[in-house]
Formats: sequence, structure tokens, C-alpha cells
Amino acid sequence: MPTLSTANLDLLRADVARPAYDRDAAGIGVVHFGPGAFFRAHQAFFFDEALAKGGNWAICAAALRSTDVRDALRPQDNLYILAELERETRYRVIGSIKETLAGPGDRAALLDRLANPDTVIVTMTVTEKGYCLKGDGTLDFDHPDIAHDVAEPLNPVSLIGHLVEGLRRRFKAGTAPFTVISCDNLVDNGHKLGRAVAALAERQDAALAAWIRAEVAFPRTMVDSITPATDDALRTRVASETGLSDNWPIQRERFTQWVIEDKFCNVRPDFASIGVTLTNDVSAYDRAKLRLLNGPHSTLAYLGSLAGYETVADTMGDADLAGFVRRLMLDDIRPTLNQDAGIDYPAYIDAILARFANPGIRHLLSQIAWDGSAKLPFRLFGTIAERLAAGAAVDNLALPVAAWMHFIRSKVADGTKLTDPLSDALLTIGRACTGDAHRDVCGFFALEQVFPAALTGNAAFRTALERAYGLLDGGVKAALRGI
Ligand code: CS2
Repeated sequence: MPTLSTANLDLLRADVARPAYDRDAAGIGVVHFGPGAFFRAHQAFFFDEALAKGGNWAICAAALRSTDVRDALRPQDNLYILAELERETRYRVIGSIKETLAGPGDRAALLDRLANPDTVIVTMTVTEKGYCLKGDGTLDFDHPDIAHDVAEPLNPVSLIGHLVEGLRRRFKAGTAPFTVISCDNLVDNGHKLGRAVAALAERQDAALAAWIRAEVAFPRTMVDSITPATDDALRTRVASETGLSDNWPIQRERFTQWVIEDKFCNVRPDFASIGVTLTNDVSAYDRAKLRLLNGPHSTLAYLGSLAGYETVADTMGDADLAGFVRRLMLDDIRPTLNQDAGIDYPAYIDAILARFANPGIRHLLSQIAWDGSAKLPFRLFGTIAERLAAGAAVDNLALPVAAWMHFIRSKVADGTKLTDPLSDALLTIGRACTGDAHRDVCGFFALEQVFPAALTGNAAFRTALERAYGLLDGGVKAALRGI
């Protein structure tokens, strides 16, 4: 089976879409940090659309550590196949990535790219933990990568450190700054990133920090498209259904959404013409998406795993679990959202539940269950705190948090890998669990970087959580009946 490459594009099945522009002529105007599946399913897709309308929107995709993506894509001229999975699948070759860099060996080339005046936009998908922020959203100077970058600013290892060094070189050279677009599931992502970058810059040069605060745009965004990890089943399917093998194809649902705060400090594509929403207020969008999609996703991941399911669609096939999640969205989460934002929440909720049930997608619960300690604060704790402040019951909202705790214990019990930045601490807590709800919950509450004092100090929340934790001892079904 021939492999995907520029030379082999003609061997593709006729209904596979190809890049609709002259790739060789397209200049690199974008640098992206974190070339994972979501980036290639989302931002790289949108820049591929932008390139078809003209302009230098090609991408240099950089990984700070792993060389896997670079080594998979370079042999195929950085091309890859995107599969849009619904009842009927569509395939498309994405050509927007023109350069891939990875690891310390490519750091000099990456910093040169950031300093290059042709680079006008920098995007990133490095997951919640990649920002090195504390629970209060400020930069964690005790984080080993940030401590390194304070000591060696010209030789950064963190995302924040690379942004500071790239901007420092532009500042010194009198080059206009690039716009920095965070594309991760963080509340107020761009603004938090902007403050973190300025805080690190302040440690080396007050004038640089002042310039960053005054001149560099860090728009807030909402990003959305369900993107399961690539597996061998997808590779086999792509090869047989497109005619070319691809080292690392990407799969996602057809739905994709990008909302960007209309704040730029350099040129940008005509985003509106390619389906991106530009707005002065992203808050209602990202709050609704994080709370109504990502919160329930984590809920399904932990309750579904404990109930023995493997995928989101499988779990949605369970009427008790699907019904619980729908009630959670309508009755417990919706009241915390901006009711004047012009968003039809019942319709948005039905659309999300239909996307969860999409039979064309095998989205593993185990993938969504990763990084619970970094995800739950953004996805559930804000909602819980506001319901508590409103004097509302939080029994339903406490159940997914209790399920996460039982999920940690299940990892201890079956010895399988726990993917989480705090895995050591969590497994230690899990090993110390006895099943006594009060005692076990106390153990987890010791994680101050995860559980804010507003929750651990709230008696109503503690009572609801301990009750949910105890109910889950009888299994998920019993807990759903008893909650
Ligand atoms: C998921 C997200 O893995 C996860 O945690 O909840 O990746 C989710 O699929 C996306 O945010 C959807 O836009």
C-alpha cells in the first residue's frame, strides 16, 4: 500500500478531498504548540480552509518533548488524512502543516520561527496542565519547568518560556508581536495565558513585561470538536477506504466550532469567511461548552467506566446513565449559565447529547478520564461552588466527583496506569482508602491544588459528596436510584 505524500496524491480515491491551494507557494504564518489529535482535527483544519482562500496561513507545528508526530508526518510531507465520522464518513487530506519541529534538538529552529516577522499567529493545545498554572489560575513559579525558565530564559523548556523568549526577540528587534491564541479547555484561557506570560517576563525585564501587557493580544477562545485518539483500526480503515496508508490519520465528528475574541495585534485570516465566530465576549460560549459538554463528558467517563462501559456512545445507550446526565445538564448546570446570552440551552443540550450518542464515533471513556485533577476544577467545581452559593442542593453534581474518587481506587485495585499530572499523590490516597466515606473524602481533600477551600470547607458539599461516595459502594445503578 503506497503511503500518503505529495507525489502520491493522485493515487487517492477520487472522493477524498485534497488541499485546494498551492502548498509550495503558501508561506508559514502560524506556529502551533502541541501537535496532538485535537489540533490536527480543529485548528489545522480551519487554517487549511483559510489557505484555500489565499494568504500565508501555513503552520509550523512544534512539540516541546515528543518527536512522535514529527517522525510520523515528515516522511509524508507533513500531510495527513482527516476522517469526519458520522453515519457516513468523509475523508480529506489536510495540507496546512508545512513544518514539524520537536524536542530540544529543534528548539533553536522553533525560537527562530517565533522571532520571524512572517509568524503572525501562535496557537497552542497543550492541555490544562501545559500552562503550569496554580489552582487560582496564576503562574506556578514552583513548577520545575517554570523554575528552569526563570534561571535560563534564553533556553526555555515550557510553553510560557518559549512565548516569552519569542516575544523578547521581537521586542528587541522592533518586530510587531504575534497574536497568541490559546485553544485549550480552560476558562478564560487567553487572559490567563497573557497574565502568565507577562508574569514570567517580569522576572527578567520589566520593560519587556510592560510591552507584552500593552501590545500583545491573547484572545479568549472556545474550541469544540469531539476527537477520539487515533488507533490502528482507523489506520487500517483509512488505508482501505482512501487508497493510501497514513502513519497518523485523525478522526473526529463532523461538528466543529471555534469562537475567538476579536482581539488581534497582527494580521489574521478572514476567520468569519471560514466559519469561525469572532466576538467581543467569549465568556458565555466557553462557560456553556465547558460546563455542558466537558463536565458531562467527565461525568460519563467516571460513572461509565465504573459501570463497565468502554465508550461514550455505549454509556449513552444506558437509559439510566443517559437520563442522569441529561437531568444534570438541565437542572443542575444550566441555572449557572448566563440566561441573557441568547443561547437556547435546551437545544444546545439536546445537540450535545446527540453528539455523545453518535454511533460513528468510538470515543473511549479512558481517554476522557485522563488528567481528572486538572480537568474537574474547570469542568465541575465552578458549577458546584455557584450552586452552593445559591443555596441549591448539589447531590447530583457531587456524584461525578465521588465517581472520580472511586475511579482512582479502581486503578489501585486493578493496577492499571493512571494518566494524571498528580498520579503519584492520587494513587497514594487511593491506596489509603478504606471505604469509610468521611475518612476517604478527607484523604482526597488534602489535595489543596485540586480542591479549593471554598469546597472543602463547605459542610453541604462535604455531606453530599460523602453520601454520593457511600452510594457508589453499591454500584452505579444503585447510586443513580439513591442520589
Ligand atoms: C474531552 C474533550 O477528552 C476530554 O476530556 O472532554 O476532549 C472533548 O471531547 C472536547 O473538548 C470536545 O470539544
